[in-house]
Amino acid sequence: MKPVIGVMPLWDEEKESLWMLPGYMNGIAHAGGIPIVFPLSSDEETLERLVAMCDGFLFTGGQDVSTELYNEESIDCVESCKMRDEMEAVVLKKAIDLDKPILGICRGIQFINVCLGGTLYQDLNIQHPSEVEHHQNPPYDIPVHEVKIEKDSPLFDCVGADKLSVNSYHHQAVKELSPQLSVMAVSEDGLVEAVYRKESRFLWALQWHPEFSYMRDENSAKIFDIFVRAAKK
Ligand SMILES: [Mn+2]
Repeated sequence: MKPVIGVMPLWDEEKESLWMLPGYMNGIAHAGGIPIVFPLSSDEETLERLVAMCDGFLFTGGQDVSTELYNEESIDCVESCKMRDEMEAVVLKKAIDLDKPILGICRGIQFINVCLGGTLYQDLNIQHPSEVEHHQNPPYDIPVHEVKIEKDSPLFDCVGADKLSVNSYHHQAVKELSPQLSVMAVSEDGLVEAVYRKESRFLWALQWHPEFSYMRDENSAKIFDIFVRAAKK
């Protein structure tokens, strides 16, 4: 049976609208899963039912994580979304408790790191300047930097390489890593770009965007494949 993957909704502040990038949905469907977009709700009972119904969870990109969640004052350019932070904290906790597979992308890696006790660079230009392009212009399916993959990590087993060329579209990144997470990939300028949680059956999170590149890049497709396969068990 195809696994059902709960996808965290995107929120457009200006239009006060829920929305979704097709790449997240299609990447899951391409890998053999059934994606459904969650409502933006912080109602415990609603979220409990939804988490029980789904076989896996995709934590999508989007707004910055509120700096209060890692006890920092926010600098000017940080734009957060309280509704998503509240909802995703509940979903993440319940999904981890039930040991259901989780994939985080972009904001997803940042949010998961913060929820599990880590911190973030609030803005890379200010707090971690480097020559590496982390905020590319479109098209977003073109790789712009490399990441080095840890040889003893499941990402290495998944792609069978110790380097990957990835796209990059983020202005924040993991600063202090959560003690519950282990590094799977690091950029040339030393940023954590992929992590996993050893205690979980499957909890991976990436700073790059396989949802833009899974059609042209087999390694991006492999990440959706391994996640959906884990959700099938
Ligand atoms: Mn990057």
